[in-house]
Amino acid sequence: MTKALKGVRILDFTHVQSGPTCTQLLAWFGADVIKVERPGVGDITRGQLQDKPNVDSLYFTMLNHNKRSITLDTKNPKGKEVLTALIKSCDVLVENFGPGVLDRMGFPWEKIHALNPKMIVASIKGFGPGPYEDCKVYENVAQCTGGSASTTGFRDGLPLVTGAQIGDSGTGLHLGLGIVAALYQRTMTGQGQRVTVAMQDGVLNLARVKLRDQQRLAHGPLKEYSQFGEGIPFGDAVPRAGNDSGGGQPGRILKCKGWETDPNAYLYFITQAPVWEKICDVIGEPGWKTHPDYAKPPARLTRLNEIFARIEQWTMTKTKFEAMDILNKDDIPCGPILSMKELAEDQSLRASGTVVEVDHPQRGKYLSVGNPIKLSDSPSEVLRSPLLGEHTDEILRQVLGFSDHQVAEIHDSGALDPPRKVAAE
Ligand code: CAO
Repeated sequence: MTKALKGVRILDFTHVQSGPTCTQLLAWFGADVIKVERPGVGDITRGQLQDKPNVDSLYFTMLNHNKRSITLDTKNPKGKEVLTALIKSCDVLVENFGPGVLDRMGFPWEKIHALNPKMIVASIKGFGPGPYEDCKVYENVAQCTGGSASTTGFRDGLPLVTGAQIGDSGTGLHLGLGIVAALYQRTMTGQGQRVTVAMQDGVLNLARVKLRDQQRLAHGPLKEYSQFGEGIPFGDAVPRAGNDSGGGQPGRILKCKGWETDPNAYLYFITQAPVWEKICDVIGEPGWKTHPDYAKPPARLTRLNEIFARIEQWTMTKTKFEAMDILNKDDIPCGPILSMKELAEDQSLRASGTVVEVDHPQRGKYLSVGNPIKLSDSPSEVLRSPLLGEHTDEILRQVLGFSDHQVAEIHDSGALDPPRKVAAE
């Protein structure tokens, strides 16, 4: 079976997390992704958070599947020649360098566009044009500046960052979509273009329901927030809402059997209006179906703490999985809080290819997250990440068509690291 992006060649200048998540997705869709790394150093994550000495970290391996690696010093004159040849041979250049790095390397957009008018240049930066455009940015900075942290956590506590990497991986996803849109437009115009996503913008996009609430606040209190039922006045900015549901259907995280010892023995429970009567029956409060204080959603809004406390009395008699089974039979929306351990062991995620086991010549077998986007005619196979410079010579010869003599000359120039020997697989 062919792949959706077969024939698309990506010049991958990404590092750390945001950019690599984007190019990994493109590789899973079949693009040939050539990752350019600094000789002897490589992507800094190869050596970060290492669980085994001198072995590429899980941080690196889990973000760089299905890619090829070439080491190249782009500040070396010969290295610049190789980079020029790569620009002419690739369809998309993806980078998430600090602001101005590509220009300082001697490859501003104008030059790249002149070398290869069809090339799409895709960039992630921390901020868009404005006062912070020259700032370097990491995940949590983006969460804080994009509206996520100010709206995450409990009202009387600190702003919180989330475990989901919405600043890095979220922005990578946005960039990937921009790249395929630009590739599609290119089929009609024949021209490349610039695609840029600022991490602040990506996070704000994911937090757009909170900007919705900011504007609703001008017209009265946010009645679905617990603080409304608690009689606590709202300020002039959207408050942190704990585990309140972000939508129009009130929800909370409730304790389940075993919560005293298991930090994840909890269930998210949503009191969706259409199934309210079934909820009343399940928790043993049939009288609430007709009682004027509980029967209709507006009446319930000021009593959410009492209602969820009653539902929790019921959920505490069940494990999160028992509760899920019972509630699902009645179409009551709910979900157990699943730990990473439970997700790693989940057989249905293994069967769907969302959690995959990958073999690596240095570290052996490890688990990773496969492609969460399933295309029926372009299945994704997860292949191990490349060793540093593993494909340097292969790319010089096969992609750029350099002769043995030319390859030797480039090696002599110091622009490359000798490719490491690949351990037997
Ligand atoms: N050969 C020679 N030099 C190379 C090279 C290569 N193959 N690859 C990179 N370099 C050089 C660059 O030219 C740059 O040099 P100058 O500063 O002298 O121009 C240098 O490496 C550093 O690049 P950088 O600024 O991108 O890297 P950093 O470690 O200082 O900063 C980060 C990292 C992530 C903060 C910054 O890249 C950034 O803000 N990126 C944009 C936002 C982003 O994606 N953040 C998310 C990162 S994931 O959490």
